[in-house]
Amino acid sequence: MINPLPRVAAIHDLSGYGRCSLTVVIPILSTMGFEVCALPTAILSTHTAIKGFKIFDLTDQLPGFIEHWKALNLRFDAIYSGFLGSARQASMVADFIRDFSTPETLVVVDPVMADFGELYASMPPEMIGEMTSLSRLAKVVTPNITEAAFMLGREVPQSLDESQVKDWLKALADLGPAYPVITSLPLSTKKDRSTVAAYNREDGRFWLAGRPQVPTQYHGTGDIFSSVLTGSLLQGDSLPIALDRSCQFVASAIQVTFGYSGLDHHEILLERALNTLHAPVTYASYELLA
Ligand code: PXL
Repeated sequence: MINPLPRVAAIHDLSGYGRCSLTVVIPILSTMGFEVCALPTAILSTHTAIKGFKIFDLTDQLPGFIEHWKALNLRFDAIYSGFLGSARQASMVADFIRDFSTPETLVVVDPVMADFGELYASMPPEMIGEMTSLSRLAKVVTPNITEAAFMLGREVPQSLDESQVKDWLKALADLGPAYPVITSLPLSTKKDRSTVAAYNREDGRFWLAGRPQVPTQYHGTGDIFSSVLTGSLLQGDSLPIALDRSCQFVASAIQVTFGYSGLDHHEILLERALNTLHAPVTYASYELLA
């Protein structure tokens, strides 16, 4: 039978306030026409960048939830993981991928752990090794530059030239993923742009995409980027078009928010941008990295 609604298993935390993880994954993938089955890794009052956050780790509950899904014989077109509640969850998610995926399943691991050179507040150092092992099972990985450096055991760079970017992407592909993507790239030739780069190991091509920098930072933009990328690849877009749509959507969400005064940087006004996910790609700005 044709699947009337492709289905995504979304393995992320639920943060009540401060747009990130499931509160962006679900609206984005639903708007793009997918059924999202959420497997929450933790429940938080807010994301971990807001002082005083409370976290309820669901590590001990995950096996029971997964067993129930197995008993129901659920099938997924994509498995997409992000923030984990503990380092122990990485092997549970790896088992989930082994048990629920087929060669056709799109497996996306966003190794959410760190940004700006530092681990997030709730992250134990052993998360780096565990998340790196989990990433080996993915087709697509979407670390930011800090996470990529931690995964590869390299210094977090201030600046990279194009040949260094290719070397970083190849090193990530050597871990396992056929489509490594690096976000928040400090590319020396594009200092005024917010840039992402990707490698398609299957055809040996490297891609760059991006948009002009907006002079602000919002939380959760990495989750927004990876969610649109997952949806776009699942809709059948090529890797560079999927990169471009994701950059375009992040830029629109930032721009609709940035125009207001008096908002805090934890809340991106996602609903004001969601309808643009239906817009066709009219102007793609991706470049081949030769
Ligand atoms: O956006 C990544 C993210 C996801 N979930 C939680 C976070 C963060 C980043 O800070 O704290 C709970």
